[in-house]
Amino acid sequence: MEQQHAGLKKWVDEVAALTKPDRVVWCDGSEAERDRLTKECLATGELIALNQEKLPGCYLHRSAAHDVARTEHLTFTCTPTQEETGPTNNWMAPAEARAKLSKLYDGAMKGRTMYVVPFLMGPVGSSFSKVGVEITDSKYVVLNMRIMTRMGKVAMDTLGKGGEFTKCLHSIGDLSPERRFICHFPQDNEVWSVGSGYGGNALLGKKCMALRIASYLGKKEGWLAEHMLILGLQDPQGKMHYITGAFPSACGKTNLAMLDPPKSMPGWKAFTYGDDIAWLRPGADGRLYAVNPEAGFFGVVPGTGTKTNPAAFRMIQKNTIFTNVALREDGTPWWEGHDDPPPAKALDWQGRPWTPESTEKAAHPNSRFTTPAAQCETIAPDWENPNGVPIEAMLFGARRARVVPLVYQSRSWQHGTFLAATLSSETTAAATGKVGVLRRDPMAMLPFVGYNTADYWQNWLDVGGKLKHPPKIFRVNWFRTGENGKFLWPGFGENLRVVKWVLERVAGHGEAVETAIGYVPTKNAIDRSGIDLSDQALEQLLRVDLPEWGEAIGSQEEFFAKFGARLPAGIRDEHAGLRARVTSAPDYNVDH
Ligand code: GTP
Ligand code: SPV
Ligand code: MN
Repeated sequence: MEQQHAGLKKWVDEVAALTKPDRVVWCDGSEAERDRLTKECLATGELIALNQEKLPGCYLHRSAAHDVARTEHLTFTCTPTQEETGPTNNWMAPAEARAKLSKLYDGAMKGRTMYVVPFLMGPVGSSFSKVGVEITDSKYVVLNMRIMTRMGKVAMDTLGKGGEFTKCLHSIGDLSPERRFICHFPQDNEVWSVGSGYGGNALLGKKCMALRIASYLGKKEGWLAEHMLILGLQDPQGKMHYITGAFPSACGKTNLAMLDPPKSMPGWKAFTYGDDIAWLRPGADGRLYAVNPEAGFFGVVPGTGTKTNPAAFRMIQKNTIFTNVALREDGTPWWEGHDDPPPAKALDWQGRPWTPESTEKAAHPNSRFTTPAAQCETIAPDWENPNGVPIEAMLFGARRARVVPLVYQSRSWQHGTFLAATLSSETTAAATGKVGVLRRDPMAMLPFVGYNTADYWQNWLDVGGKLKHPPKIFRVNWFRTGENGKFLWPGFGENLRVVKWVLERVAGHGEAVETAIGYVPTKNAIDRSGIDLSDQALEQLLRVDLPEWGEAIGSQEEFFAKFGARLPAGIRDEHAGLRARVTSAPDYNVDH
C-alpha cells in the first residue's frame, strides 16, 4: 500500500527501529491477505481449523492460560497530572510509562513480522468516524481487527495525506502478566500495550481507542463515547424506535442487541445496530444520534444457544474466530449453554481431555467469538448510516441480586445521569479478579473512562444541556433473585416486555408509580401475556425497599467523596434529593 502520510510513515519507522522486527507488512484488509495470514496461523498453531464443512471459515484460537480477560490492574491512564486521571483509574506519569514500556518494546519483534494495521472506527463517510493505526506483532490480532473494524485501504483513504489518527502500538511481548501494561496517553492520542494477546488488551480499536481515548475526545469535542449496545425496535404499528443499553461486561448487551421477540408479542421486530460501543452526538434537531464504531462482534460464547440468543447462535456458524472454547472430536466447538448436550469426550479450552465428569468448565467462562456484524440476521439494513439513529431511551443495566427493581425511570436527564453514575454490578469473568463482588460501575464505564470520571459526568450534563429532546433514562435489572437464589425474571427475548413499557413511557403513557427512586411500573403495566410470571414474583421484581435504599445512599456517598470538589453540582444535588425523598418517605422505617 502506498504510504502517503508523512506522520504515519515516521511513526512506523520509529517503532520498527525500537522493536526491530524482521519485516514490516502494511495491511490492506483484502481477502487474499486474510487467507495468507490464516494459513500462516494454521502452520504455527495460533489457529486450529474447525470442521470446514459444518462451519466454513471458522477457526479456534487458544490463548495463553493466564491471558484470557482484560487486566484492569495493569491498565493505566497516563495524563500529565494524576488529578486528570482521577480516583477510579490507575495512573502512571507519561514519561515513566514511556520509559518503562520502551524497554519492553526494545527488540520485542526480533524474528517476527510487524504489521501496520490502519483501521476506521465508524461508518465510511461519517462525521462521527475516526481513524486509528495499530502496529502489532500478532497475526491473531490482525485477523480479529479485520473483523472488528473497517481495516486496510478504506482507512488509509479516509486518513489521506495529513489526517489525524490514534497511534495504537501493540506487542505480545512474552505474555507474562509481570511485564504486561496497557497504557493510554489521551493528550497524545496514543495507546501502548504490551504483554497480552487478549481482546480488550490487544484489539486496540475497541476499548482502548473507541472508549478510553474516544471518551476524552468526546469531552473535548462535545459528544459521548459509551459502553452501549444500539437496538432498533419496530412496534406493531410499524414505527421504528431506537434505544441504547449500557451494561457492564458480560451483563447482557450482545443478547439485548439481538433480541428475539417472544411469539406472544406479535408484530414486534428487533434490529441490531451495535452490541458493545456507541458514539453519540447531538444532532441539529436537538436529538441525540448514535453510531456503532465497530464492524464486528466480540461476544461472550458461553450461554449462547438458540433458546437464549438464536441470532447470535446462527451468526457464529461461519467466518468466526472462536477463542478459548472446547473442541469436539468432529472438529466443531462446544461450550456451556450450547444447544447440544455436553459431549462424551472433548478437548477443553486449553486443549486438555475433558468429559462431563470433569470438575472444570469445558469452555473458558470468558471465551469469545469474533464475527462480522454484516452476517448477523438481525442486523439493521441501515446499520452503517453515517448520520446514526436518534435515541429515544437509554437503559442502564447491571447484575444486582437484590435492591434494584426490574425497571424504573429517572425523573430528568440530570437525574438519569446520576442514576447511571451510581450503577453498580456484581463482577463477571470478563476481567481478571474475583467474580460476583459488588462494585460501583458508573455508566458501565468504570474500566473505560479515559480521564477523570467526575469530568466525564460533567460532560454528560453538558451534552444533555444541548439537547432539546434528550433520551429518557431508565435503570433495568434482569438479575434480581428470589429467596431460592434463582432469577425472578425470564430475561433474554422476554426483556422486550420491559422495553415495551420503556417506549410507552417515552410516548407519554405507560402506567407508573412515582417512588423515592423514580417511576416504577405498576404491576399491570408490564405485559405478561404468554408468560407464566406470578403476581408475587412481579411484586418482588418491582419492590422498592426503602431501608435497603437508605444503605445504598450511604455507599453512594462514599463513592462520590473520592472525587472531592470535582464532583459536578448536578450529581451532588441529585444525591441530596434522593436522600431527602428516601428518608422522608412515609414507609421508610416500616421494615426496620
Ligand atoms: P461484553 O461483551 O463483555 O461487553 O458482554 P455483554 O454485555 O455483551 O454480555 P452478553 O450479552 O454476552 O451476556 C453475558 C452473559 O449474560 C451470557 O452468559 C448471557 O447468557 C447472560 N445474559 C444475557 N442476557 C440475560 C438475561 O436477560 N437474563 C439472564 N439471566 N442472563 C442473561
Ligand atoms: C468487555 O469486556 O466489555 C468486552 C470484551 O466487550 S473486551 O474486548 O475484552 O473488552
Ligand atoms: Mn463490552
